[in-house]
This record gives sequence, C-alpha cells and structure tokens, in this order.
Amino acid sequence: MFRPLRLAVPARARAIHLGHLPNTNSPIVPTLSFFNSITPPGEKIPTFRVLDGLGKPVEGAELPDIDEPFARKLYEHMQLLPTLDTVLYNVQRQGKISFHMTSHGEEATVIGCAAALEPDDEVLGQYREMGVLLWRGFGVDAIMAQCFGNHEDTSGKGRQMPVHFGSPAHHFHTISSPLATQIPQAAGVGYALRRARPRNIAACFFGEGAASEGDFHAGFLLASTLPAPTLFLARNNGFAISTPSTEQYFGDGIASRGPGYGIDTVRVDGNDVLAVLAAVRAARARTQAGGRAVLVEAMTYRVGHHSTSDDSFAYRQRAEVEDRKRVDNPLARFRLFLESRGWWGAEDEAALKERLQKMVMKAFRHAEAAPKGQISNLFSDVYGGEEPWNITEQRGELTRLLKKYGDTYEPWRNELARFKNKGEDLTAAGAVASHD
Ligand SMILES: Cc1ncc(C[n+]2csc(CCOP(=O)(O)OP(=O)(O)O)c2C)c(N)n1
Ligand SMILES: [Mg+2]
Repeated sequence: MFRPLRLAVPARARAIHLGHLPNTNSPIVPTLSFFNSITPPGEKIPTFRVLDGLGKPVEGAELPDIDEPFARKLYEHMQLLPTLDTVLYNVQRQGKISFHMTSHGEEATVIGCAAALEPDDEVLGQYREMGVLLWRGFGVDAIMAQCFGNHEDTSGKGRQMPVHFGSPAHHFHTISSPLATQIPQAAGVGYALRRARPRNIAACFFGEGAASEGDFHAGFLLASTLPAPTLFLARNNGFAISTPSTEQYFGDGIASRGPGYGIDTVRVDGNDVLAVLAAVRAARARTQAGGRAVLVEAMTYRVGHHSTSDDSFAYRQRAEVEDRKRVDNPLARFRLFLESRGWWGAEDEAALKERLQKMVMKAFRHAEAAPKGQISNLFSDVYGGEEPWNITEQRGELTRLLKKYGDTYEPWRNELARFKNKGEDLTAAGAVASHD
C-alpha cells in the first residue's frame, strides 16, 4: 500500500566503489554533497488518503475492510466526541468543573486510531484521546465522574484534573500533564510486552508539540535500540497551544524523524477516518509482526481552543478556523461516504444527535448531583506499604483545620457539604489531629 521512498542521496554514490568503513554499509563517495531530507530535493513525505474532501474514494484508493455496522459505529463515536465536548466545555464555563480539552477537528484521528487497535493494546495517551476510552466502552458516566471528580470517579478518586483519565480495565494508562513523559514510558511498556511475548502492543499518542521535548528523543532512541512492539501515533494538529507547527520545527514534520531512528513511518490524512483506520491497522500489524516500533503521523487541525484556559483567537484568525471547519471536515466527509453507500441518512442523523444529547445530559446531571469522595481519600494510595510520616502529618494538619473551621467558616462549610461524609471521616471522634 505504501511504497518505500527513494533515497535522495546515495543513488549517485552507489555506482562507485572506493572501499568500505567498519560498522556501516555507507558507500564512499569522492564528491561533497549535503542533504537534509530523505525525499528527493524539494519533495515532502507524502500523505496517505483514501477519501476526498466530499467523502468520495480517491482514484486508486484501497479502502479498508469495513462493513455497515462497523462504519456506523465509527461515525457514532466520532459524533459522540463533539456532543460530550460541547457539554463539558459549557459546564466548565459555568464553573461546575475546573477544566476541559476538546477533540474538535481531530475526531477522525482519535476514533480511527482507536478502532484500528485491539482492545487490550496498552494505550499511553497525551490528554486529547478521550475517544479511545469511549471506543473501548468506558462510558459517558465514567467520563463525567472523572471530570467532576466525584465519588464514582474510577480514574483517580477525584484527585486528578479533568480529562486526566486512566483505566487499567481498558488498558489506558493514566494521563499525566507534563508533556511527552508517556513517550519513553511507552517504549518501556513495549519492551515489557516483548519480554512477556503476548499479542498486544503499546500504542503511544502524542502531539507534534510534545515531540519538541527531550523525552520524545529519549523514547524514540529507546524504541529504536531495544526493539519492541511500540506504535507511535503523532497527532499533528498544527498547534502547541499558541505556537503554530511552522514555528515548532524546520524539518518535514514529525514523520521525517522516524527514519533517523530507523523506525518505519507513514504519514496519513488525519481528517480521513478510513485512511487513519487503514494506516494504523497496517502499522499495528507491522509493529506486532516485526517486533519493532512504527510511527504514524496524522495530519489534522485543532479547530477548538487548546483548552478552556485558552482563547485561540488571540493568536489565529477566526477565518482560518472557519475555513478549516469546512475544508476536509472529518465528520461531514465520512457522513457523505456513509450516505453514498446507503448506510446513513437524514433520519439516522437526527436520531443519533437526539440520542447522544440525551445520554450526555443525563450523565452530566447525575455527575453534577453526585457527592465527591471522602476527603480522607486524599491521603490514601499515595505510596505502597506503610504510610510515611509526611502523609500522616498532612492528614493530621487537615484534621486540625477542619475541626477548627469546618463548622464555623462558611466557605469551608459549603465546600465540606459537597463531600461524602462531609469530612467526618477525618473529624469524627478518635481521628488524630496535629497539635496547634
Ligand atoms: C513539560 C511541559 N511543558 C509545557 C507544558 C504546557 N503545555 C501543555 S499542552 C502544551 C502544548 C502541547 O501541544 P501538542 O503536543 O501539539 O498537543 P495538542 O495540545 O496540540 O494536542 C503545552 C506547551 C506541559 N504540560 N508540560
Ligand atoms: Mg498540537
């Protein structure tokens, strides 16, 4: 499906034999020539696409093997993302949750990748991959519980920022905010999987911005030198908050770095869900069969703001965003494809939108009303084994403050009312408080 690229430099060199060097098959040449690309001069690494902007298969395209139920499932999950995102975004604006990050514009990248992986592939995400959990059946109630940090939150008992999901049952490693930490971790997970010889792989998502971190290079070198089934999925959405990708690198995107590490690489149109599905399926098969890392760079565009803490119109034109919403829109494009197959129609669309909206609003109302977990959860699960002195000391300090102000100081009283047991798990008789 993907033809290997012709190398730009050695072609001329191959004809001449001037000896050889130790530890390399590099041909020796008598003429001086510099290169900074694996493609011929002036050419960029190509992008794999199967559907045009209007959902029509492009000439010569090999569509991935999908049937109607699977195709509908893809589209329904792509539509679930904006439904959830819109509600969560507004809920944050109302001050009911502290933070949110949307997937607007990246629905095809995230859902296409999710659908190409096996359900037990170990996923190490960055933060914009809620769709992988949804595809794996995590459920909108669990999403809401995590974002509200209530007592039903299975990701972290309400102790993580919103969208920092995690679920061992869904093979989804907990998100951590510091960028790119998941990249060397994924190389390690892949290596652990290789040693255990199971059939699942490690799949690591990261943004093109995170690829500017040292951890990207550490992780790629690890994956290159310790062969293991690790699939790197770069979401190139054009921005690292306010820094456009044109200011993030001078080379040919993230894909050009794969060959530098001896890693098989493909670039795909991230707004074409069928191309993403086909590319990631093939990349997954390749990393599993070869036991070596593979890199996929999905080219997309972040239509939404970076997060609820961002106003992207401070650094990009509204018109640019409006254009991007229209051109190659991943949802519209796939819907047109489904319609052309007779797999979707206006009635399906209306019914789906209504069903998703109801489901999300029900989950939102439930999560909003649910109490937060016990305050004492703050101090549990921090370390394994015996509790260290610093945790004991902090619990004692909070107990003392709650006993002193919990009933009398109104902001504290109101806040305590939101917790299960209203803090009594700490303040009840017998609880040890630190001394004044
Ligand atoms: C080590 C580190 N530096 C900076 C940040 C602040 N930060 C959070 S997200 C982000 C941009 C990341 O962009 P990218 O990897 O392209 O992902 P995207 O948000 O576009 O999905 C930055 C700079 C951070 N979280 N961690
Ligand atoms: Mg980005």
